[in-house]
Order: sequence, then C-alpha cells, then structure tokens
Amino acid sequence: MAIDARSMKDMILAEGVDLAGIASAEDLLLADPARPPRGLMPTARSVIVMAVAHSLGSVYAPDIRLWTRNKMQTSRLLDQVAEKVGRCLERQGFLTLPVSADKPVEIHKTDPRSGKKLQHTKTLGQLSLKHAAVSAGLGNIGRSNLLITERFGPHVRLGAVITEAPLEADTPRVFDPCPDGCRLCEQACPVGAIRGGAYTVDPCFHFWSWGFDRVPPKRLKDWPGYLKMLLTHTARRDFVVEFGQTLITDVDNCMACMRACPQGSEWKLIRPKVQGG
Ligand code: B12
Repeated sequence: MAIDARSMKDMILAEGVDLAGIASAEDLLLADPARPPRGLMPTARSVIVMAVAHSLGSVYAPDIRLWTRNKMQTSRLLDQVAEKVGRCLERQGFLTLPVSADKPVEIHKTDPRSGKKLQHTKTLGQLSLKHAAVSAGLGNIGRSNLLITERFGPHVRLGAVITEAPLEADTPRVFDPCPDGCRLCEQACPVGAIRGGAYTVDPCFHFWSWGFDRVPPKRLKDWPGYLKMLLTHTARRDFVVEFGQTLITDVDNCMACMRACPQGSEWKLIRPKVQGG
C-alpha cells in the first residue's frame, strides 16, 4: 500500500500519539543557529511531527519527579512510534531518520558564526522540535516559549521523523496562543526567565539542572553569597546522591511555565481548580 499523508497520520494516531502533522523539509521554520533537516539528511523531503499529551495528573503532582517519569514515558512512546514509522517508510524505499524526543543537546558559549562570547548560553537540539511543530501546524509558540496546542495547551511532549517520502505538508496555523493579558507563566517562573514575552535561557537552564535559583555569579564579590547558598543546600539535601538520580533517571527540577498555563480544550473537565504551587 502506498503511503500518503493521511494514512501516515492515521497510523501514528492509532499508536496512541495525540497529534500528528507534516512539514516540508525544505520550508521548515528554523531556530537560530539553524539546524535544518537537510543537514541531517540531504535528501529529506518531509518532517513528520508528533505530540503526546502528558498525563495532567503528573503535571499537577506535588513532586516534579512524578512528572519526570511521565516525561520519560511520553518520550519513550514518541521514540517507539518514530522507530515504527521509520521502518515502515524504509520498507517502501524512503530513507528515514527518527529524531529523539530527548537529549543530547549542543551547548554553545560562543557564537558558532562569529566566535564571540555569547551573553547567554545557546542550547540546541539536532532539530528544534517546537519550530518543526509550528511548521507542521500543531500549534504556536506562546509567551512561555513553549509550543501551545489548542487541545492540550503546552502539556505535550514532541517528537519527529525526517524522511525522503514526499508527504503533503500541513500549513502553519497563525494564531495567538496566549489569552489577552495572561502572565501566568511569567509569574510562575521561579527565576524570572520569562519577562515581557522574552525568554532567557541561563537562569532557566541552571534551575532546571540543579534546582538553584541563582546562576554562578560573574563578579568575584558575589561568590561568597553563592557558595553560602551551595553549602546551605548540601547541609539540607544529599546533593551527590540526588545528582546521581538526575543522571540516571533524567530528573527535572522545573516545569513551572508549563504547569501554570491554563490552555488546552481537552483539559476543561479535569484540570484541578487550584493551579500553581
Ligand atoms: C535545549 C532544550 C532545553 C534547554 C534550553 C531551552 C531553550 N529554550 O534554549 C533547557 C534545559 C533550559 C530547556 C528547558 C525547558 N524545556 Co526544553 N528542550 C530543549 C531541546 C532539547 C532543544 C531546544 C532547541 O533546540 N531550541 C532551539 C532554540 C534556538 O529555540 P528556543 O530558544 O527554544 O526558542 C526560540 C523560539 O521559541 C523562537 N520563537 C519565539 N516565538 C516564536 C514564534 C514562532 C512562530 C517561531 C517559529 C519561533 C518563535 O525564539 C526563541 C529564541 O530564538 C528541546 C527538544 C528539541 N530537540 O527541540 C526541548 C523542549 C523544547 N523542551 C521542552 C520542555 C517541556 C522544557 C521545560 C518545560 C523543562 C522540562 N522540565 O522539560 C523547560 C521550558 C523552558 C522554556 N520556557 O523555554 C519541550 C517543549 C514542549 C512544548 N510544549 O513546547 C521540548 C520540545 C522537548 C520535547 N521533546 O517535547 N529545554
């Protein structure tokens, strides 16, 4: 059976993925610095983008490690489906590359073009899944810097497949995903990484990795205060063992911006009344 865009999406949705869309590999919206799909596969024609909704219960769980487990399972489902799609398309004669929903990432401290030191770190995946999702018509990027979908808000994990198969592309949807005047994600961010709709990666990355609400200071005179904070932390928590868990199970320390977002038509009936916290 020849595969077309509709049958490909039906196959993906039947595997338990919630949203699927297709973008042209040539016209994909790109992050900066650009990581175009044809850099990964010069003959690529299409990028299939998939979203799996998180369990909303895990989004509102009091311990973020419960959400982390859900994140791992949604990534696993996406990676497994990407693998199946890849096998199916390669059997039909199209070179296909499943792209992981998770790490690794490149972390740049200097601008790869100019070699100059960047004011803030640039952290990049091999393919920016949010840009791919916007291109494939799954949603749009909100003030939180997250992809917001109409049905599940930002509470989705993204995955993708790059393929030579010429599949009909969806059109990006132009809409403002944030309600007028909504600042819930900005207010929820514990480190002020979202301000006026702009996002700063360094405080977010630091808090997400270590759970510290301060980045290592640039000025020598601020170091005693920073070291004191580290010592207080290690006196209270077993930092070494906890960090070991982070390495093994990919624990996150934050997803406050995602949690605070009230968007998502599917969640109307089950969203807990009290948000945040
Ligand atoms: C590296 C990375 C991180 C790093 C750095 C993030 C960063 N923004 O730089 C860290 C560790 C800090 C991080 C944090 C988080 N991440 Co992260 N991360 C990634 C990863 C691996 C690569 C991102 C990438 O390459 N970005 C490219 C850079 C240049 O783009 P950007 O800085 O993110 O944002 C640009 C665009 O938003 C653009 N922009 C702004 N408005 C608009 C509008 C339009 C229309 C367009 C086209 C572009 C655009 O301007 C920004 C600056 O250039 C992706 C997975 C992947 N392979 O894509 C997950 C991913 C983006 N992360 C995700 C999540 C959930 C998170 C967190 C909530 C943490 C968590 N617990 O998981 C926070 C949210 C932070 C935030 N508000 O942005 C999800 C997002 C899902 C969603 N619904 O959007 C992804 C897609 C993982 C996945 N498989 O689902 N992340």
